[in-house]
Amino acid sequence: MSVHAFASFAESTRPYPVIGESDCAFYAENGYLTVDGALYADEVEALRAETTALCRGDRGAIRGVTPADPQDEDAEVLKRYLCIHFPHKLSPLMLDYLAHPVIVDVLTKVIGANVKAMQSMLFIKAAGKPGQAWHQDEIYIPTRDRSLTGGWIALDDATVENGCLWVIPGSHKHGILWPQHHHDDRRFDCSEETIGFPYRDEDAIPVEVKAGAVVFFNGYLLHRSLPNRARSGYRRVLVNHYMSAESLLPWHNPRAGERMATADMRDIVMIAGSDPYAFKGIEDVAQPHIRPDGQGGCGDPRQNVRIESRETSALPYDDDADED
Ligand SMILES: O=C(O)CCC(=O)C(=O)O
Repeated sequence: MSVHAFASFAESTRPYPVIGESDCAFYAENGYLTVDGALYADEVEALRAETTALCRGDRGAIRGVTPADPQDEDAEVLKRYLCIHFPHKLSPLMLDYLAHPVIVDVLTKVIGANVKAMQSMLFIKAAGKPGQAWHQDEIYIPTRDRSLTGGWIALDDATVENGCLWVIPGSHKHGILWPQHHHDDRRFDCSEETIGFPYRDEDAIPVEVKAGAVVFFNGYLLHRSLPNRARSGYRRVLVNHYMSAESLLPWHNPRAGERMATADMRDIVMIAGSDPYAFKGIEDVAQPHIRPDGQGGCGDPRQNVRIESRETSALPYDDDADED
């Protein structure tokens, strides 16, 4: 399979920032990298408008989203949802932004020539919404070569007040996936919290960025975000996840009769280079859904994975494990 035709950027002659060796060295050492001004203002604006359209239900069905009435104000609709998983499945624009030129530049330098995407998440995080407790993304999306990388596109200025990302620089270097537990901390949504790692909260730094920046982070990096404590507004972010195309992706339970060793989730989008497993074809497995925000409390672990019943029998994979 060749790289998807990303229409938004095919004809573009706009100059975009390009990273250099010192940026790659910073990423290797710290496990994250910020590229300021990666998106133009009109690109940010287009993604914001698309966020509203998705939340209104205008791009198609999203599990957990009730289509908005025409008279509902956009601002009210945006407050309803913390995060939508897999928006690229419904939004051609967000599909294209998997391969924004800055993202392709950085990932081909820090991952390798052949890069695939497997997940997108659209955080709206209106004032009052919770953050995500300490975690490492590879505990949810395992690669076989530790190549998982997040590309976190800021659609609003992200500040300490409105719940920016916090990272523990260098924490990826252990190469260890630390244990997790259920928590009942109302600052965070219902995803599990990573514990037992050799750092204190004081070792973390906030990654405050302007809208249009992209923050890249390693799948073993310890990171979290705190609640949006601003009086109003949102902290919108489109975060996509990527890995080397050479690695299998044993993300979901193997199919009946399949060995764990060969499990390979093929619901992917090639964003650079070529796919050595193209002969396997592509699947459409993951379905867009909202992420539980824990506003009813997280004491019941079932809230971590389901907000409403749905039919799973038609799905070859169990998609309980995609809440990173
Ligand atoms: O943006 C956030 O609040 C958290 C994002 C995150 O934890 C992730 O993308 O893994």
